[in-house]
Amino acid sequence: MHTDPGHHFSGARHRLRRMRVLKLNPETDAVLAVDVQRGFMPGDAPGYGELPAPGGDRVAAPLAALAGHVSIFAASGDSHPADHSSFKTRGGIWPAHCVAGTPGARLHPLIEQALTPGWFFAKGTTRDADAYSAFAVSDLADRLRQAGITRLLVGGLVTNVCVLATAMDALAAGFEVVVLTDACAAVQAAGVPTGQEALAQLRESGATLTTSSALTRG
Ligand code: VGL
Ligand code: ZN
Repeated sequence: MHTDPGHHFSGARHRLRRMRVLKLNPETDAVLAVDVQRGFMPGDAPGYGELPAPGGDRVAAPLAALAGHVSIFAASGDSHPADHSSFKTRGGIWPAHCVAGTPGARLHPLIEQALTPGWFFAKGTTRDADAYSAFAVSDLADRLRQAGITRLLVGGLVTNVCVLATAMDALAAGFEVVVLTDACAAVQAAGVPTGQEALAQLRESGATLTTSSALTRG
């Protein structure tokens, strides 16, 4: 008979980790708001609706509510050239979105307010290169380390593309990663995992999944 005690044990560990109440540490925790940009919001306000994530407009408030609990509130944003290689017009899989200097590239107003000056990271700026991860194209990891940050509270848009890539890179760079499930929203697209698959991958890779309200409660 085949038994797999190692697998059983790691399952129990996962459950324990999920139940542990996380205590925020403003010295060593930073918020990373991934691509909470108007182009990813549903609706028809200026810039909205370019590549809409259902529920995308609900992620900004829970992220912004964490700003008072950490010393660094960092944000990334797509800042694509108008002919970026990820756009359908160039054979990519996405409608045009978040073109540099247009309303769609602006952050959600609540994230603009919460942002620590100097902690905005533009990505996807190169015409022929995809840049889903906020860590791929910047000195983000070094900047965070130099600021004494060891744990990242990650949310934003979209769960199954840039949040996934960013959080996986954060884990690979040695940060503890907490994914805020109430502060993420996914899109459906061929060739990318679903939002649930992305969250499962992140949990299996060592991220902790929780909600922003669980972190600030009590
Ligand atoms: C994203 C698709 C294309 C994201 C960016 O921010 O998740 N998704 N570009
Ligand atoms: Zn993009």
